[in-house]
Amino acid sequence: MTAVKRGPFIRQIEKKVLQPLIVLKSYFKVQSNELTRRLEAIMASRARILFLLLTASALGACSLPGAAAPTPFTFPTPNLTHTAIFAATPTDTPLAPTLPPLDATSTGTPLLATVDVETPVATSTPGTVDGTVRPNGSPVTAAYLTAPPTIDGDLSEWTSTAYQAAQTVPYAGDNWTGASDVSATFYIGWDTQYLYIGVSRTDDQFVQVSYGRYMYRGDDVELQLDLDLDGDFATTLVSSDDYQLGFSPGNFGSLSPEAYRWYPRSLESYLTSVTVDAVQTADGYDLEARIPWAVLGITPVEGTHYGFALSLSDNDQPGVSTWESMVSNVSTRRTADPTTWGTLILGAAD
Ligand SMILES: [Ca+2]
Ligand SMILES: [Ca+2]
Ligand SMILES: [Ca+2]
Ligand SMILES: [Ca+2]
Repeated sequence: MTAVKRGPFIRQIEKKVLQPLIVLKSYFKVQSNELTRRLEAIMASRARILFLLLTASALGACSLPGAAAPTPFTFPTPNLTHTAIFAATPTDTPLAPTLPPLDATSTGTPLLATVDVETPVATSTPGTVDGTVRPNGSPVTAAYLTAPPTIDGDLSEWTSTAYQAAQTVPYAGDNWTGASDVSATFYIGWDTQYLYIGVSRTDDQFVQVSYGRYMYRGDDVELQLDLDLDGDFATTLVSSDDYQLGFSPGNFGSLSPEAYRWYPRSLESYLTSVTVDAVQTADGYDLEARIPWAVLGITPVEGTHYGFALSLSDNDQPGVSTWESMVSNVSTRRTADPTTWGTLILGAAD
């Protein structure tokens, strides 16, 4: 039988556990040495295992040269949906928004919009007062308002020129059946702090189940502004001075009125600094919005010309998030081509 070499640790075990057992055995006058050997063998074996376990544990707690630090397991951060937790690619990269409005009909279920924080825009005065006008439609003049409108959806205080948004735009006319389907009379005004719009919408079927970047899949209002009309007059693709804002009346229930900025893409966000309110009418809704110039990064100067289009998406399928048609104040209007937009002039202050 191979002798077991005992260290101090095992001797301690023997002293504390084995010897009392042997004494106990003697006490009960057990004559067989066989039991003693078995007890010794068991205790020696258990002591070796215990010793090995303790040694492995101590080594594991040390930082060994060249040993990689253990990677802690992190549970997924709870998200809005279980699907998100178990997604194959758990990135938080926002979906690329479908350019609203589309140049073709899109259908789909309501989607959650990203909740980006509104980013402040450094103000400047990129517009020039040189009379540049787009050859699309008639220029619209924003009246200088000495008395700001109350943003409550009641348009009765608007006495400035009324404009029409009732022309279908490229690729958006197939579903349009006329002015009663969707069209609007709108007002626009400004002061040193805000740009204001008042929109009286006619629509044969009010639908809005979407919000945020997907509000265009419902009956929204959209404003496009090219704030540096002369700087890139012939450029046929939107750039950092071209803005697209959306205004939704909500659904006069669980969805509140809100504003969203799709362009510039780097500034896409909800616009919590914009005030929006709307009231439902017998044939549509009336909506007012107050837009701080800071949302556009503009210090306004009277007489400045901007690129401009005011448009309305239409959806007539109750309970469905889809885009069916669009009308605008400019028939040539395309989403991402500022050369197809019209012109806005900041009217003279009194
Ligand atoms: Ca009002
Ligand atoms: Ca309609
Ligand atoms: Ca531009
Ligand atoms: Ca509608």
